Order: sequence, then C-alpha cells, then structure tokens
Amino acid sequence: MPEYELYCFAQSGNAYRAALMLNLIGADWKPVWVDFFKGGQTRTPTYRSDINEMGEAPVLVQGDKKLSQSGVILSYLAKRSGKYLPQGEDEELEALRWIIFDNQKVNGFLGPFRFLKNWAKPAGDPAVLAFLKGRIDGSLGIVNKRLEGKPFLLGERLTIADVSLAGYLYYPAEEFGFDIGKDHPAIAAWRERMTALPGWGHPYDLMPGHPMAT
Ligand SMILES: N[C@@H](CCC(=O)N[C@@H](CS)C(=O)NCC(=O)O)C(=O)O
Repeated sequence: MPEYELYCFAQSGNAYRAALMLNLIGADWKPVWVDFFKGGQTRTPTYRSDINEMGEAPVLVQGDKKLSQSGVILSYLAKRSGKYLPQGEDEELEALRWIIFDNQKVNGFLGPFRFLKNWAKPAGDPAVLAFLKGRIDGSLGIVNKRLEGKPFLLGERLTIADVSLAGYLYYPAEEFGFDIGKDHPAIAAWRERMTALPGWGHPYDLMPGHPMAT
C-alpha cells in the first residue's frame, strides 16, 4: 500500500499540481481515478460525504488524513518532505501570494476556458470564452514579466509556487486554441527548466484517464 493516494484525473490541471509535486519529491504514491466527465463523480453524494465536501479533485489521502485544495496539498507535502519549501516568513507569504493569484487568475481561468472549449455540453458561449481569454492573456502577461528576471517565481530556487503554476501549462496548445509558450517566452523558458527536473512528468502520463474513453 503506497503512502499517498491522490484522487485525480488526467485532464485536471488542478490535480496535476499535486501529482507533479508527489513525483518531484519522490513520494510513494498512486493515483485513484476520478470519473469526472462521464460519471460526474465529484457531484455524487458519496464523493461529497466520503472524499471531499467541496466536490473537487484533487484529494490527497495519507492514512486517516484527507486534504483538498492543491495549495494546501503542496504546502503539506513541502513541509513533510522539506523540498521546495519557501524559507522564512517573507518567502512563505510570497509563495502564498503567487499560489492564490495562480488559483484565481492564471490556472483558475485556464481550466474553465479549456473545459468550455473542449468538453462542455452545451458548448461554451463564445462571449464567455472571449472574456476568459482576455483575463488569461492579462494574467499570463503578469507571470511572464515576473519570470523575465528570474528562473523561478521566487528567485533562484524552485518552490511550491512554481509547482502550482504548472497546473494547465503543459497541456497541448490545440486544447486551448492558442500557444502559451509562443505568446509568453519567459513562461516557455520556465517550462523547459521545470521539465528538466528529475521526477517531472506530463499530466497525461502521471494521471489516469487519457485519452478519454468515448
Ligand atoms: N482551487 C482548487 C480547484 C479544484 C477544482 O476546481 N478541481 C476541479 C477539477 S479540475 C473540480 O473538481 N471541479 C468540480 C466542480 O467545480 O464542480 C484546487 O486548486 O484544488
């Protein structure tokens, strides 16, 4: 029995943050597939009573402990492993600042945009997609500017803020209809630095459910 189980599915960039962190720290873990698309598992009463009352993936299970919210999971794993932990109060607050910005305005917009574009039934309203795309361009621009001067979000060292940012940034450009790397060169360079890390894996390789059964 592995130390950690992660409720996740391949298309979830929110879950990818946790899967990537587990792999980067060399944890003993296994994914538990969540049937998000067909079965609507996160909306079932059983999921909400037994797994996560918030009705979301990812959920990290370690013995009797269950954690949700990828930022909380990253913070817990960094503390337990001593890896990618922000050092000192100022860095901790800075990491939290970027994790919240990312959750709300970077991956927090990329995820719904990609869902509406590819899988929503009925299909996403073009006006909503246009609104989200505008917000995405603005937020990615802010992150790109930040990364122009430093290799990682907080400076020379990778922290959980970077792992959080990875969320949806490795999914294929075709799924978005625009190329994040081409539009934002400093983000492209950051992505390369991340993929060079031992333990890095693509979301479609780390988590089950890709390609999606038809
Ligand atoms: N802020 C959360 C977001 C989690 C989230 O929205 N996960 C999606 C899957 S990618 C979900 O389960 N959504 C279910 C819903 O919103 O009903 C995190 O970072 O863990």
